[in-house]
Amino acid sequence: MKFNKLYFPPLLLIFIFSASLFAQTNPGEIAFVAYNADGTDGFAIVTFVDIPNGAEIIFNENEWDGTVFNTGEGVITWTNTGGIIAEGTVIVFENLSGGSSSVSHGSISTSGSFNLNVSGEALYAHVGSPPTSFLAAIANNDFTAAGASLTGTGLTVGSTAIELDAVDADADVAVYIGANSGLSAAGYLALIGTPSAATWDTQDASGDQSQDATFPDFPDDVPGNFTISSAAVPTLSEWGMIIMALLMGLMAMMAMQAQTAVQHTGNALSLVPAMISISRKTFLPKLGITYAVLIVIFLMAMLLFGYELTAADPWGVLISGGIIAFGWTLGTNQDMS
Ligand SMILES: [Ca+2]
Ligand SMILES: [Ca+2]
Ligand SMILES: [Ca+2]
Ligand SMILES: [Ca+2]
Repeated sequence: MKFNKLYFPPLLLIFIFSASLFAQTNPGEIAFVAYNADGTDGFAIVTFVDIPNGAEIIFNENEWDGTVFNTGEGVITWTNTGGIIAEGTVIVFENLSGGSSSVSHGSISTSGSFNLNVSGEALYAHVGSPPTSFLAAIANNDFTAAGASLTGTGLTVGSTAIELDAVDADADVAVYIGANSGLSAAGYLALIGTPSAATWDTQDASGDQSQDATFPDFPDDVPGNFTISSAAVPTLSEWGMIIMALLMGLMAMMAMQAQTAVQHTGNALSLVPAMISISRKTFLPKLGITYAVLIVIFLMAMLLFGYELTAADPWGVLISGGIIAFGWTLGTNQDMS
């Protein structure tokens, strides 16, 4: 039975890819980077993941009490109606209380009366109604002042939840002014979630400061798209794990063949001539097929799931493809059986 030996490494690769591609929806996958309760109201978010077409996020200004949302305020349902929205993209929601709401990507529908308050307001982003998962939250004071709670949301002040009272209790207009390049998602979440004079700028007075030509204005001063440092370490360690698993599979296969050689000839060294007899004629076609299969897997991952190639991927494919093809050739070598 050669099947297990031959197809285990490619199946392992497919499994690892599938596991990373079907990531769950989790806190911190988006973050609020602008809040405007003046004028016609709006806010902006940055996404730290690629958002697939059809994805839906709910923005809720009702108060979460730890179990349910109360009622009386507005709920916006946002749907990505275009292609994949790349990680780092800032999405701006405008005119939310003005009767002609709009959004820079996708489409929105509003239920209830959406009107962000200039004091004691909290805004939640969640998936599902009732929520199955919370993604982010912002309070223009703190959540207690908003009569709201983070209990049961999985959100944490200082990363996935923002309390603007650290710079301005009851801010009317607020924008994130910290770095938007050079950091990982976790690095940005820590900056965004910890408002200070270096990370958030606000205005707070009677009347409308959202378009008064004094920083910050909304949407004029919403930060641009973020550049998220590639998660080079996890990707590299992933490839390291894949290659290590393949090498271990190869060693196991060689040990099994050595055992077979001992059974047949009484001498494990008889394996050596058999291995030497692996010819280019049998190896190269298998190498070509292996690379073709790996490239198809990557193309499918990119086209179907929006996977983005990393710098480590070509090297990972090159090395693991060689190991797989060698193992395949070894496993089907006629001299071995
Ligand atoms: Ca308002
Ligand atoms: Ca509210
Ligand atoms: Ca104001
Ligand atoms: Ca302003």
